[in-house]
Amino acid sequence: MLVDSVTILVKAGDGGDGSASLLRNAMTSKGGPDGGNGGNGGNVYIQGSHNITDLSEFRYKKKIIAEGGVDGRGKKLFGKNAVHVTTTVPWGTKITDLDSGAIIEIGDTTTPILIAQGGIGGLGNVAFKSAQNQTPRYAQKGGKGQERHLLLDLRFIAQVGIVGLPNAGKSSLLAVLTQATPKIGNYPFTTLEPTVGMLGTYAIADVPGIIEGASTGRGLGTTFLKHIEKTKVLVHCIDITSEDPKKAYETIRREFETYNPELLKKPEIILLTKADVVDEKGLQHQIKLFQKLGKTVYSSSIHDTKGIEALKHVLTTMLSAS
Ligand SMILES: Nc1nc2c(ncn2[C@@H]2O[C@H](COP(=O)(O)OP(=O)(O)OP(=O)(O)O)[C@@H](O)[C@H]2O)c(=O)[nH]1
Ligand SMILES: [Mg+2]
Repeated sequence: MLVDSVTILVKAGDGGDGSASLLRNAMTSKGGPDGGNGGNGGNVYIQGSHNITDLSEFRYKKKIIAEGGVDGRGKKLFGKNAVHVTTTVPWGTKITDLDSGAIIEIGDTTTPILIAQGGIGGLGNVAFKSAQNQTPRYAQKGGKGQERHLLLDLRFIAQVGIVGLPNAGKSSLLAVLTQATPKIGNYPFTTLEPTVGMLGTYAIADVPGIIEGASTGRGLGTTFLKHIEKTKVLVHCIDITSEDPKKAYETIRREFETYNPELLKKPEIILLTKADVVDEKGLQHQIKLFQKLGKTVYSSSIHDTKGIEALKHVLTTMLSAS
């Protein structure tokens, strides 16, 4: 299941308490202070990644908690600082602090962003020793780690959306463009959830088949149209062996128009799939029909490696320009 919005709790570690120990051994009955400082609590960082494509892991991981610093002890022993925790989220995730309303956009994949600061370790009584007070009997408590309630929103499930009628060859295309291994079947609605694969740094989503009436809830309904809204470029797959490829194209475009006309403005690649099944004459005939609509149209076969490489090039060029 694709998860595109979750709330989580983030809690940095508390600082360890300082120690108020006084030295006691066989040599001294009235020893001076020897309490060490507490360690610092762990920070929580969030970092963007291109390798995660949705927020599903946060369905179970609702809390991200860093450990506290260790308390200081006698014999001037300092408590250990806790290790920091870094959580990765998909690139483009929008984080909203539910208490303050502050917004953080994860638009970078190399710099961890500090989300919750760990508490500072408390000072032990050694630190309070002075000329006036040789034997301080107090120590500081560790500071509290910051706690935040956050809403994570996936901004882009992908830069590219592969759309089309059921059985058009969308998942097969994703499998040859990327390393993804979606389920492929010679029947409609093989794909029930979007699958995302990576072409270089670009995420490509194979969206379940859209049918006439999808915009008003037929088939798998509007759930996936929502995801298409977030993509930059569409690859519209049309099965060249279908009875009327132009009609197939127009059916999907009508659903876009009903759902959100903005979808019609997205840069698109019209792709006649399964080109290996028809002869050259049949292919050219269909290409001309689309060209009459004033559209640029490409054809593909999953068995034509060269053609797929050329398509990758067209896609990456479009993406770098958009
Ligand atoms: N000959 C040939 N067959 C193809 C090609 N691309 C896909 N197919 C076949 O078409 C059928 C449907 O492919 P899928 O990739 O599952 O189609 P889909 O659009 O993802 O289908 P849904 O998920 O049901 O919407 C499968 O039997 C594929 O093997 C192609 O380029 N050439
Ligand atoms: Mg599919």
